[in-house]
Amino acid sequence: MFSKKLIQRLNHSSSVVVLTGAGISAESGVPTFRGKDGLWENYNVQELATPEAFNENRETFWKFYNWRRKLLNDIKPNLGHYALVDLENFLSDFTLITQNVDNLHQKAGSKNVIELHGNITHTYCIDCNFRTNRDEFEDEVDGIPRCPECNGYMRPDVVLFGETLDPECLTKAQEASATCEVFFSIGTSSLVEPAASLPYVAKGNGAYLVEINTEQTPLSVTADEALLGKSGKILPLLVMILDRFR
Ligand code: BJW
Ligand code: ZN
Repeated sequence: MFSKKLIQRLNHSSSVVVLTGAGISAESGVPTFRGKDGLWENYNVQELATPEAFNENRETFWKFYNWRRKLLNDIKPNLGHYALVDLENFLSDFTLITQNVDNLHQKAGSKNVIELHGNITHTYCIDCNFRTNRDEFEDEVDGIPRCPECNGYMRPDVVLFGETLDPECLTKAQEASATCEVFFSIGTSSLVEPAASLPYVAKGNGAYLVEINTEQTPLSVTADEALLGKSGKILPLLVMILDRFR
């Protein structure tokens, strides 16, 4: 399944970057955004993760995010998340860039994590920017949490379509991608910018590009290796082989 070249590269590389998307959490039971699972109460999940959805129907928007946040309380990281923790421990310079807001990489024990699209447990006030954890709210009457400082509307601290990413996170992610020797793109449809450009930045600077996905994506043709299958199966195998050849 893995080429000799990949194993050799990983054994001799000083810097590795991994970019993850919703697919890595799918085996934990977290729904992905696109495809047949990307639906919630007849809403298209892609359409709910927008500033328009927040502005036009705050109650539904919060209901959707509360549902996802509560779902995560009972959800555990899977073998794919844990294999990335092992990979981080093998390598001297390892950066995990995630588009996921589910906190599962940190729950598994990953340390150097860049959260490109925020974190679903964090919230901020749209008026005064006050920040806090969602769990710190009492259950609100109209389903929309209010700011304890100014009574403005709170919203989840996640990056919605058309919003800019935290510049510090994005710069770190771009720098790590531009200087790594091996880049993995795992469980992402490779459609959403600017995350989707990171593998190309890496490859353009000479990195060996590996994709792990259950399906082909627009990135597959550019990848040096496109491994078709579940990340929860492929990643533990990769770690086992690396361990044997160390
Ligand atoms: C498995 C598996 C298993 C399943 N194992 N694999 C340039 C060109 C065109 C448009 C733009 C552009 N630059 C910016 C844009 C606009 C927009 C964009 O990219 N649009 C495109 C869709 C056309 N980007 C933005 O708006 C971004 N902002 C920005 O760039 O600001 C500046 C700017 C704005 C406007 C114009 C120009 C510049 C912000 C993007 C924010 C994305 N936010 C969301 C919601 C986050 C909060 C939340 O979670 O609710 O992020 S949308 C959603 O998509 C979420 C995800 O992180 C993101 C990516 O999805 P992901 O992770 O890839 O999931 P899926 O479901 O798509 O794929 C899962 C994959 O897993 C599939 O491939 C499966 O096969 C696979 N899989 N099981 C392995 N077991
Ligand atoms: Zn406020």
